[in-house]
Amino acid sequence: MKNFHVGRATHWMAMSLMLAVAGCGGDSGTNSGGNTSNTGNTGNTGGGGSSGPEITTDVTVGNNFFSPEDIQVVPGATVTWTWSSNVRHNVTFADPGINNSGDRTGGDYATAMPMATGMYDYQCTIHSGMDGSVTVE
Ligand SMILES: [Cu+2]
Repeated sequence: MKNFHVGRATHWMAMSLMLAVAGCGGDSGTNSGGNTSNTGNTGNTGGGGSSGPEITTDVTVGNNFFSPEDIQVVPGATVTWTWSSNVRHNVTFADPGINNSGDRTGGDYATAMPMATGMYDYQCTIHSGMDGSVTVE
């Protein structure tokens, strides 16, 4: 009788341990997977952020593109566009209150942004699709 009781108790403990280990293992696996996925999402968010306006006052005028295309500056800041090649381009703002560069084939052009916050679109009127924006904030 004594041996029988001990055997039962040992069996129960073994069962409990196995269940506990199995349970812990399952939880750990789920948490690890979730954390890994979240890290990946953070990376994606970073990529999306880089497509927003870049905080700078310097823009390169390339062949049929402005780089960075969208920038953000403080009110009244002077923005400088620098031609990277001898191809003719211009910086023409939709807002008549901002001076335009006129056609240029090199050098750089600087002009002050308005004091009023907002997004100011501009383009090169020679090349369709060659456009950019300055966000004053
Ligand atoms: Cu152009």
